[in-house]
Amino acid sequence: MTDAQRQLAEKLTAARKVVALSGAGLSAESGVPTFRGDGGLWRNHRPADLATPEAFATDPQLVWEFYNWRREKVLSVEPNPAHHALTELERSLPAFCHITQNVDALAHRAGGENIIELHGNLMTTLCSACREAQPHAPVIVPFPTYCEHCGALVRPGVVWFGESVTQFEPALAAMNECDVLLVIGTSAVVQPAASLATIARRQGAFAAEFNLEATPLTDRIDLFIAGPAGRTLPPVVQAAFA
Ligand code: BJW
Ligand code: ZN
Repeated sequence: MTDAQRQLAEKLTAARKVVALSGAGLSAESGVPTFRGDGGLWRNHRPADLATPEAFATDPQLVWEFYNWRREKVLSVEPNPAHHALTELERSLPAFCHITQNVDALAHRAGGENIIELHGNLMTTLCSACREAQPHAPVIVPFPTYCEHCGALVRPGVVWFGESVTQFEPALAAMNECDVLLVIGTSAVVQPAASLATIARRQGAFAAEFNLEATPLTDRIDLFIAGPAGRTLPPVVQAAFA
């Protein structure tokens, strides 16, 4: 354990309300590709061609296939020690909220409960016109199907560029109330998720960041813990609640 890990463990032991804000780096050790950086999805695919409402309107089949590939990937992997450490943290604290940008539901599969999926969920679908959720639609089908209500094309239930994130108000409330914020595996370049961390810090929360490298947030947080979260987070949680 480093001094930074020990210091954070003490803060967690004393905390009442803790928030974790996560990104693709949390699932990287499970084998889910990140978006930016080496091997990132946006290295080989242009976001504008795949992750915008305009892309879906232009070529729904291409977008659907990209998401089917992502769904198959996620179904073939397991939560990693960082996901499990967050579940243990949730069970050890009076109040805990995990705000994730990830659409892979691995935190749920690790047993996490109070989770806000800011960018939606890969395994859900909604109507591209009336936005009704499609509870009966099978997700991994080769072609996008048609809405049960209005007949328009069904799309993946994720948040694309230019769209509003889901559950922003409860995420904001959690940031305004927490004593400790953990920022895990996000490049902190996509808004409004990135600005949520600043809100917690401004109201006096102690903020720690887990990442392989510095991000635009690093200068504005209290502790930076370098390394893969699956290795650096579990010992902190264990030390806090052993
Ligand atoms: C590890 C690790 C390990 C690796 N351990 N760490 C200009 C300025 C400001 C804002 C805008 C702008 N132009 C447009 C905007 C708004 C736009 C935006 O922010 N764009 C920026 C890119 C510039 N935002 C939006 O459009 C959002 N909506 C919105 O703002 O609504 C209001 C509005 C309406 C109309 C017009 C404008 C505004 C919606 C954003 C939706 C993002 N969607 C995606 C795709 C989701 C579906 C899908 O999965 O396909 O969400 S994009 C992608 O990025 C995905 C992610 O959730 C998101 C964030 O990425 P994340 O999680 O941070 O991953 P990476 O890969 O970037 O980083 C991984 C990190 O992990 C790295 O730091 C690694 O070092 C680290 N790491 N292994 C620890 N083992
Ligand atoms: Zn519809």
